[in-house]
Amino acid sequence: MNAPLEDSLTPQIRVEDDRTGLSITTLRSALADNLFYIQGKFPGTATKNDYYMALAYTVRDRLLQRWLNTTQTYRKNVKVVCYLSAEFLIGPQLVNNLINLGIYAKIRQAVEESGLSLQELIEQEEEPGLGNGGLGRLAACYLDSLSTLEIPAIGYGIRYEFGIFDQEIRDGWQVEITDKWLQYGNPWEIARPEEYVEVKFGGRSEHYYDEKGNYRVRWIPDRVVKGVPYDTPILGYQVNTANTLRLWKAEAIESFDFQAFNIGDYYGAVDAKIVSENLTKILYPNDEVIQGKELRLQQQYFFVSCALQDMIRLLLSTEVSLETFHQQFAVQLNDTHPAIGVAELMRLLVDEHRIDWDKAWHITQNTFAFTNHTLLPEALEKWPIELFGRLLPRHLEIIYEINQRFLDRVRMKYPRDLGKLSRLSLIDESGERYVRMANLACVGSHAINGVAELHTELLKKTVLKDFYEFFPEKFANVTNGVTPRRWMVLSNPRLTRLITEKIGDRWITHLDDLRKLETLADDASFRQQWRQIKQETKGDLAAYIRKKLDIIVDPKSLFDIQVKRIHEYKRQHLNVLHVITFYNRLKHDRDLDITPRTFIFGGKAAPGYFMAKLIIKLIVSVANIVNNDPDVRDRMKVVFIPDFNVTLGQRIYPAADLSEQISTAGKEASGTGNMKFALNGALTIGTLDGANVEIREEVGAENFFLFGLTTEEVYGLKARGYRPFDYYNQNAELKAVIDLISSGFFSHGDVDLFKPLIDNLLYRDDYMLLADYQSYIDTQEKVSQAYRDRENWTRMSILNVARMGKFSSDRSIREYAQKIWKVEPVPVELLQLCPGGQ
Ligand code: OX2
Repeated sequence: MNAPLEDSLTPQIRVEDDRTGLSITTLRSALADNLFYIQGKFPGTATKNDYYMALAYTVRDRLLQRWLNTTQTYRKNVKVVCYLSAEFLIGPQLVNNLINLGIYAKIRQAVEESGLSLQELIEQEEEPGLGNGGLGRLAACYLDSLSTLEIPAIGYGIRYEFGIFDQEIRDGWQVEITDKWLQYGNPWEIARPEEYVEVKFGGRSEHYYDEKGNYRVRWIPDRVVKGVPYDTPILGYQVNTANTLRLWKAEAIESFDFQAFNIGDYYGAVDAKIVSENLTKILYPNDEVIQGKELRLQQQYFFVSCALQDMIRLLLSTEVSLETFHQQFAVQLNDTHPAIGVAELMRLLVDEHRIDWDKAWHITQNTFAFTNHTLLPEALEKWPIELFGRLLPRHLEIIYEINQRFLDRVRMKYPRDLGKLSRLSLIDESGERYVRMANLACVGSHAINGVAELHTELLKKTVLKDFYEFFPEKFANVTNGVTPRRWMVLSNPRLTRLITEKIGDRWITHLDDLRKLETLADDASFRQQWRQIKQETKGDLAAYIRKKLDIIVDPKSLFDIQVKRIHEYKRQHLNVLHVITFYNRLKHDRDLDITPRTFIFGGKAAPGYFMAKLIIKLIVSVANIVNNDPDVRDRMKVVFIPDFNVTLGQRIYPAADLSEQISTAGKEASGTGNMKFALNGALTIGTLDGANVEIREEVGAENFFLFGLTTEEVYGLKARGYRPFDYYNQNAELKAVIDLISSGFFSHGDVDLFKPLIDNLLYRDDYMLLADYQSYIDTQEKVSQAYRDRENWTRMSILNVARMGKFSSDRSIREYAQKIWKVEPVPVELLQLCPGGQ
């Protein structure tokens, strides 16, 4: 890949030493040094991975000055944003750091002059798969923007030893392979074992009077685990700011229990270590469905307690009073996963630091803010009281106390409204008793936000209605965004160069500048260049597909792509219904003048989600039939690209002509893939769901392929009694498609294989595929027609990109900073340069 941009964009450090200099000679010798001194290899025996590691250290050395100076700057009484998230899907680091440092071309030269290929080394990097999908990737985009905007920030999360599984497809089925991302070491992190904290679990609480006769509570745990921080620098684009992502690993307090060892219990001695370390072994691979496993609650409490203790320590090290905690830190809860932080901060302040309850509550409420990411009922976290009390006995008491005080206020406002009281309560008492984490987050935060306009409105009307009525002032919307550095500059260097040639490079940090492209939409030679780039990028993806899957696809066909987690509400199977409709039309009329298409899918299914796995099986089965049918050859292909992750996303989004955003209206909170596609010039076929609504508003209805029921229509149809079977019966083309699946045509005659899926559609269809089918098919036909007019399609593509400025994560972060966190940028000066510096 050629450098997306010219080098030397970052203000350079004034004093360089041999270790961090940027001349080609210095870079080459640094690479050789790191290979020898860190990897312990001669060039003759070094593997590609050794070279990758040596290169990564070479780059890391060049960002350490910025990182350490950033940390120094923040010790001086500035307000710091702490983003608490169980997931950070940061993706590969090497290229991102090269781009943000502005040294891509130099490094490439140095690497090539050393006889190596930069592209090959880049491909060595294992991406840290520390997230499931949109929620984790959003956290990563936000860290990038926080640094680029020079806002002091720390990301706090978990250093999972095994991230999201690698997906393989065998015989059409998803197979999960353990993700061993750490097996060859991680050059981007630095362990800080000296900054460990202790986290307690279990036991009981003890109520007592202290030496001054004050009533106090202490927690006598039955287990203590050590949290060790691992820090990764998150460098901003063209700035000195490098914020920290601090991920916690669980370890045993004593890595060896000598008492047990001495009495001959070797296994017992190692046991404690194993049990403790299990805590951060694995990421739960569910997106939007809670599993309610005890280990998950342990993970949540573990990292949140580590984070809050870390903040308190930071604060106390500056000799500032703990009572100013909320003025020093703005803590964002990324969904309810870290919501236990509300009770933990109260415990730390009241029990451990002896601040009185009311003051502690004031601090707590003013510290936390809560982002909700979903309306799906199965994603609302709640923990059985029994489990909760066994693991966190003191927190349960604190939650009861918070609840009692809160419900007293509710009673005052709504006397005798028992329904309200039971819905607002932090405890669900409708059957088995549960702690409701969303309620805890709402009560304990000063701000609550949804992630797209429609989503926030629906939150206010549905799942958080009672909270909205009680605390309307807490609610705000912050529409999601994505970072243009990774999702344009890094992943689409060709388009980056073209745009920068025409309008300069300011758009990279001020995405609204893309508007300047609007007038160029009427310039035929610009359109030609635009088309050419899309063509080349599609060629790259076609080559990848051929190499990995041995499927030949035509880069001239329309690339119709749906990549995201597999979920019934996202309706990959609606896309399949179109694929089969398209196929049937071709089969029935061999001379049909159809716009050739390549249907591309990708995404992981939660390992325990049978229906999602069956959808993958269906896609692959349909692909096998279609791709081998000579009647339709050259006019359609179907591809399921395995193991969709950040790295693959970087290849796929830029190569799309059409972006599939087809969730049932009212189900997708925002979506961020929709933004990545449109930013790279794909046109969207989509429902009025999540951020699609705002994307359509921005790019213009005439540049967006809208179909399907609105949220209100979905609710209305459900309320009237939805009968999917009627749609099947009354639509001959739909019936033919469903009957073809049922007949065993795609499953070697096995009529049972897809029965669960088909029966679900015919008799339940919770996500209303059949109701939206005709509208979807008609709109797909419009897409095909539109693609024939290549000039106009290109014009629409350019206009899409030109009008996507709103969806930069920089804009989202500015909104959080102003509306919620009340923080300002703090530029970092490189004052202390060492070693070898002044
Ligand atoms: C996802 C939402 O499904 C998606 O719509 C949104 O764009 C993303 O979060 C970032 O806000 N788990 N994943 C999500 O929500 C939950 C819960």
